[in-house]
Amino acid sequence: MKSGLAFVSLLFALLSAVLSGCDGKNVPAAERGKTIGVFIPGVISGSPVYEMLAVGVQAAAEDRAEVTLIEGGFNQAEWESKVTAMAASASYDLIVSANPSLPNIVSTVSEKFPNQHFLLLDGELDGNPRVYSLRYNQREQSYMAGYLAALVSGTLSPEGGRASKRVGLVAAQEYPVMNNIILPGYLEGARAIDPGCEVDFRIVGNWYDAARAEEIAADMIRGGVKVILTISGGANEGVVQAAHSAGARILWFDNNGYNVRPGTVIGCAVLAQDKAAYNQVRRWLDGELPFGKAETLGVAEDYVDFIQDDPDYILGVPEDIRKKQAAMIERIRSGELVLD
Ligand code: RBF
Repeated sequence: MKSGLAFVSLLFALLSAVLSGCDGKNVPAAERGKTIGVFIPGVISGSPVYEMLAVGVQAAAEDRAEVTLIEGGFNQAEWESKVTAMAASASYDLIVSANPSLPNIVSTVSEKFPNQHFLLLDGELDGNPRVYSLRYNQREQSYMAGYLAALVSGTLSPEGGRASKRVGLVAAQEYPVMNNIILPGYLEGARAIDPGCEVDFRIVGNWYDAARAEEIAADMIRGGVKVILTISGGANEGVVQAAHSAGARILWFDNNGYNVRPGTVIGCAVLAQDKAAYNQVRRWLDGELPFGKAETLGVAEDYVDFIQDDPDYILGVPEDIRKKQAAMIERIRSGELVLD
């Protein structure tokens, strides 16, 4: 009798699983079968922005949509044809990507495939009825990094010599957001502490060559730079290694990187791309993503932040500096300090 009942309940469970789409969860039929293609402009491994993108989309899709991740690789000349192929396949109800160079590519692809919907993060494309885009206030993000860089450089060069007036930025490549927002924001933050501050700005040339990045960073440190902001994807590793070897400090960008090298990474200016991907994919699944719109979100909206509660920050940065940094962040959050 017992086993008969168990069988009946098993059959019932199987049947309801089949009826509800084999996952046993109560998801309306109208939401079944949705497909999302994620185009990674590069590779996921080593790039915080892409790791967050993949995690956020997958978490949001859960059992409501099928997600395919496609890595575009480091040859940027191939990205447009790869996105075109994704749209041409008509396999994805939504194509998601994140990169400041995607708006141009998507504008072109969208002309050829006007029914394809896109969700773009970390980029701006306004007014295309099939595209929603969201970018982060990276002037705030880089300002917070520059502010701490100047504060910490001062303590590492107590004599107040030339070294304390130069902070480092190692970027993988030059691009408009880097040159027009991130670099000036970093300099602006540093100059808020010391108006005489300069940025030693160097380019790796790609997003993966850690050996080259290490040489560049080591040269920078030999020249007297004590604190380096690294925005180089997989090549970040080399910058961190150079700083670790020479007793310099690293500012990390985009996600929490304190544990990359505790004691060397002393600050993380982050953006919540995982949360953005999650929330916007959820909006789409719920039929509420406002295509045609472009949004910019920053500190006040909790999409840009500086991680202050990590034990490695508390251990690595003296309290008086942390207090100054906290006060500056509060001024941004409250709207007293406006960095549009
Ligand atoms: N960031 C990465 O972390 N990894 C990459 O591979 C990468 N590739 C990029 C390629 C292009 C053409 C551009 C414009 C940006 C790229 N970024 C990459 C930078 C990323 O979009 C963002 O600006 C930085 O991560 C700072 O938030």
